[in-house]
Amino acid sequence: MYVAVSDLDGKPGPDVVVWERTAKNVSVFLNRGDGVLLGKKDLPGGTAPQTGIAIDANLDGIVDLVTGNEATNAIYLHVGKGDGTFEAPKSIGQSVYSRHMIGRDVNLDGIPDLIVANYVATGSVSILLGDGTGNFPKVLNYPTGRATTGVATGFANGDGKLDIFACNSISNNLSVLLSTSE
Ligand SMILES: [Ca+2]
Ligand SMILES: [Ca+2]
Ligand SMILES: [Ca+2]
Repeated sequence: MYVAVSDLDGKPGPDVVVWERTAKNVSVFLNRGDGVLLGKKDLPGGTAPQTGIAIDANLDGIVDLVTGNEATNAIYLHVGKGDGTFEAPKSIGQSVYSRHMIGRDVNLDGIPDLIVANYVATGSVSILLGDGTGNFPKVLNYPTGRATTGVATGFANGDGKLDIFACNSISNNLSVLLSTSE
């Protein structure tokens, strides 16, 4: 299960998205404007929607939803329409047992990319490079520690390039992936 907050309908008040792995839904709650969240609308999320983010994946100025499935390894995109509703999900790429996902521009081309923690015994982080149309065709996989559960970014070594941190639940350690982006 995971949660994100973003404005999905262009109306006052941040809206909320919950990825419900067991219920297989991506649930959207729109803010009435005074902090009250209106009744949830469920979007199909795949077999095990464990994690997700609210970003503008196709660069049309409207927030979209990206979902990582743990069981099928599929990454789904719900294209946002701007009024709090979304198009039917489509498969836009694959990770390996997605446990946690964040969106950052890893290769500095102005297009958001996905960074995914893979909860597998060997442990890894997948980077899916966005092409600006909502697809993430190029996947880079990096070994980390065992059973990676979380990812974050920050400046680890002072070279001004965004590095990736990953925490690993079975090996009980932290991995750092130092950026070599030019
Ligand atoms: Ca709103
Ligand atoms: Ca969009
Ligand atoms: Ca990018």
